[in-house]
Amino acid sequence: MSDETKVTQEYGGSQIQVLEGLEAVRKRPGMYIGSTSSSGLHHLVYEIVDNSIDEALAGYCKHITVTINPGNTITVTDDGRGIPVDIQPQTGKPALEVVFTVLHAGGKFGGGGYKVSGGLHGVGASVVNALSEWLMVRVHKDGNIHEMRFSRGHITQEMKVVGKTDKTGTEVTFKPDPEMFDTLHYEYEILHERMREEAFLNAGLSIQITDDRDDEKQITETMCYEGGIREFASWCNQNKTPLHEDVIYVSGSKGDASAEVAIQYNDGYTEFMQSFANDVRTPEGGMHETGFKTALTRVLNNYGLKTGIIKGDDKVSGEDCREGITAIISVKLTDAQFEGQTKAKLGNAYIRTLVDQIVSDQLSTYFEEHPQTAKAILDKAMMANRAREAARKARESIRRKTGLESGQMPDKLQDCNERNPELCELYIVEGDSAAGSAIQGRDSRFQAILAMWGKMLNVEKARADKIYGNDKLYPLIVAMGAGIGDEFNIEKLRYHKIIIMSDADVDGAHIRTLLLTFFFRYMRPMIENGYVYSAVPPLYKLTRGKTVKVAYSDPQRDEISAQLRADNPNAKVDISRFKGLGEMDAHELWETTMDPEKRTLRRITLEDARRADAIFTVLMGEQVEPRKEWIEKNAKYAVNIDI
Ligand code: TSJ
Repeated sequence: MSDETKVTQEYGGSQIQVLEGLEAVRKRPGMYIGSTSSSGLHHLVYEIVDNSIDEALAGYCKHITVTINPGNTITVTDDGRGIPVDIQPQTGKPALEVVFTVLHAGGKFGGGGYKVSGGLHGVGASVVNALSEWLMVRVHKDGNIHEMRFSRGHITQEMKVVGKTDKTGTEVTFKPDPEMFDTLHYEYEILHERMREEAFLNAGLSIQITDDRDDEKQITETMCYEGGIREFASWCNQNKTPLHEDVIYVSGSKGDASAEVAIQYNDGYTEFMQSFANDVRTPEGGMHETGFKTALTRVLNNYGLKTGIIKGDDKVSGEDCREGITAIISVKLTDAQFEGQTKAKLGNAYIRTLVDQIVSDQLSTYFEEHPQTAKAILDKAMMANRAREAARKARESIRRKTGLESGQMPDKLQDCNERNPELCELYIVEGDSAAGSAIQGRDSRFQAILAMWGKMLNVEKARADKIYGNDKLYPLIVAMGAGIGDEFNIEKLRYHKIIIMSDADVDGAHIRTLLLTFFFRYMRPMIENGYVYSAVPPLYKLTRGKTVKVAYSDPQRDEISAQLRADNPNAKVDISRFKGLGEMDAHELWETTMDPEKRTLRRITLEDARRADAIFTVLMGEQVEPRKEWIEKNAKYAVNIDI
């Protein structure tokens, strides 16, 4: 309280606004970086790197480095022009200071559209500064090294020259504030994956990432792709068999906006489309995806009719045209509108027109010039069309055989009494004994249990008609009641919470991967709507006399244990590890994992499911070598395949 009064007295008007701005970030960090969990922590790095990428897009920067230092601090450097250090006439302060202390409206989470430098990204340096225990910036420019330091957004060292240099560029090091984040631990793989994406999306830009922490494996990797998103598409297909060697690439621009698309089909049945706007993933699609899909369908049908491959009314649908496709769509625009609940959907309508035009013109030309590729793709789309028809027939025949059209539910389902899907929960439980406890322990008014066991069908090689006929998946499909694939109808879904309950071990991770892959491929809207969860069972049981507590993590175990000891220093505290769900009795399972008042559920994001799908492809796909590699690389960490 007294701190605030002091501030108002000591600083001039503009400085008060500055501090209020950064204070707002500290009050509601989630508004600016999405969350204060691990995802928000990693977001800080992206906010800083985005500035270097803007410098690269402006044509002045070729090389970016990202380093995780000991103590989980982060250093980002680039070889651009260096942030301007001259005094701004409006503020009377160095531009560098303004970059780090003035909250620029807009960005991905704040709404609005203010842009500072003509760059395409959120200018988040001040947000990162506000959320850092300390931050240091060094600018190499005009022969001097300029340095400035901050703590929680406040200046601790004014800008000063600390040495001479013959280079130009910017270097920022920061330590995320423990008061602001739930975790301070950086995951190398998460940063690596994102930086690789940035390298693919910005052809020719070199990004080096290094893990310099003592307690992690020291590693450094440099990523630079001259082929840009062409290489991205073939990289996505690395463990698959491509239908054509060349990656198809189209691009164009209009005014400030540009768009590019890379396409390579494989012999599988999954649609794998990744779209980006200003290098930000748009998992929910938007105008760029719509433009692409419409144009692709039109071009393929026109080509088919013109060449006589498609006869009469036998048109292929959009879904048919995308079976086995790997497509990367990347657009850049200065006024990106991110829409939808998670701001993951691009709303600018003119982008649809731009992408549609580029794809229509250039893909038609490509097909004229590469008739073999065109025919292979069209044949595949026509096969997809026939398979869809076969799937419909298979489903009907199975319905007749099993009499399930009458709304009869499978034996493996213990349904709940409630009929309103919004209130209903379906627990998918692996194994007999866990399912037994779940059935006994549940609240049968609104909790249904579906028992699953044994190996599921290898979804990787199966098409919709086989999926319907599979005895492991069929009960699941019927229990959910909403169909699969292009016939999936979320309105008919019988439960709005689908909870995967599996053990916290390798087998549990395996079954989770299988289910998520299946949902991702055949019931994706269910994930997009946030209906899929993973139950979080406890890891430890702590007993002191008659007091029993459970812990869901090692730190929590230690905390509870210390508490129990402190309450009664003389009594012995017994700690045992839960080996699996099957080991808990019905009451324990209810108390720890199923009671809505006490349980923890983790919502599965589209990103989680996409990752499961990628792991699954490697584990179950036809290519043996990547599978061996993956297992060798992950054998030690197998327990961490937690998705
Ligand atoms: F986020 C940040 F500000 F902390 C940051 C910015 C962090 C890092 C690692 C790099 C950068 C950054 C900013 N790299 N390059 C630039 N470039 C400029 O700010 C810049 C330089 C020159 C001119 C000019 O018009 O001369 C304009 C700008 C915006």
